[in-house]
Amino acid sequence: MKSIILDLLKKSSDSHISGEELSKSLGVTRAAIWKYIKALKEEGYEISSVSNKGYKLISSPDLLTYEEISPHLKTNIIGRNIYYFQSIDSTNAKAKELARQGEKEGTLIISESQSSGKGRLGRAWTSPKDKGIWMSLILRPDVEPSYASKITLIAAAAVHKAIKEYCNINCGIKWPNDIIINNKKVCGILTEMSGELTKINYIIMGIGINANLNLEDFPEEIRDIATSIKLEKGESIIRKNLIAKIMNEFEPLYNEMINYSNINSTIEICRANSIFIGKEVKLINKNEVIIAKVIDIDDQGELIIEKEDGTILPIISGEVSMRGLYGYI
Ligand code: BTX
Repeated sequence: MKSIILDLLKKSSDSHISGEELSKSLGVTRAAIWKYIKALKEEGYEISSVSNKGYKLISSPDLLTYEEISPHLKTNIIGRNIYYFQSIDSTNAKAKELARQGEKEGTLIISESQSSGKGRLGRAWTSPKDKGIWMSLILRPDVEPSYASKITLIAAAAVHKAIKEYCNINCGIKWPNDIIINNKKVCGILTEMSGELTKINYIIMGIGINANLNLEDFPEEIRDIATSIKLEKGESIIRKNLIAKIMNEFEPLYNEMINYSNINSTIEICRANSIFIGKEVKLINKNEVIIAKVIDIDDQGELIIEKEDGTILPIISGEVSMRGLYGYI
């Protein structure tokens, strides 16, 4: 009922709707309408109430609910079902639980905070309340399991494009799963898969974006390596708009993989915005440390490196670091 009232208020944002009109069309008492309006105000909606005129929506808060995000979505499936939590252990863990129960493709799990946000290899992801974008998408692509690693690149390309265009800020892609601004991490992506040898059951694509965090929101030990959009831009962004933009950018790139078995558009974005291409990097691969120059990202999304002895190798996954980035000197 509350979301129907909100929808009606949004539709008539130029004029007041009377309590009587609302109560008649929804078949509830005026006192009930007043209670729902009060609840909406408590959630942060600014609603003017003028006697003899009724209610009018003045402004909406930056809530990450379906009601707030969906008006900005242009997708068919991605982000068309949203679970929104105030706090949770990890949106990836919740997404896995829901996927195991059969939740559909495109479902997005968002939380205002995470108590055990996860990075790769069991690392922790700092996720303070109300300021970031901590979300996970359930995907069920009908492709071979080897495609799972490409999903990380598709997400990186979508987030990069969204931050650049919506926030009007320059950023780079640190292959395969980070977005960087001024040599600091603003976003990390964690892709997890459940599948068999030849079939994917589901993929969970977790995205953490430091949207409106201030310096003191980061633990001291990561202040030199992490940044937020707000810190770089000098002003807060509207998170719901950025989430919708990411979904809108992700769906066509994802469909290209599903329908045409290639990720050409993703690779184009990753190549053009890679912070690695042409640079010397340090690679940790199965306990081996390699110093090499990055030459390219190939059509499969692999990082092509040239070792000091001239050998050229494709890298599918691994930890890559670069001089001057995150304190690696
Ligand atoms: P990663 O392993 O590449 O990066 C983790 C490392 O990044 C940490 O060890 C720490 O040094 C640093 N770090 C921790 N928190 C932050 C932060 N907020 N900003 C910048 N640097 C940080 C990257 O893993 C993948 C992270 C995915 C996070 C999302 S949030 C929604 C979803 N749910 C969940 O539990 N994880 C994903």
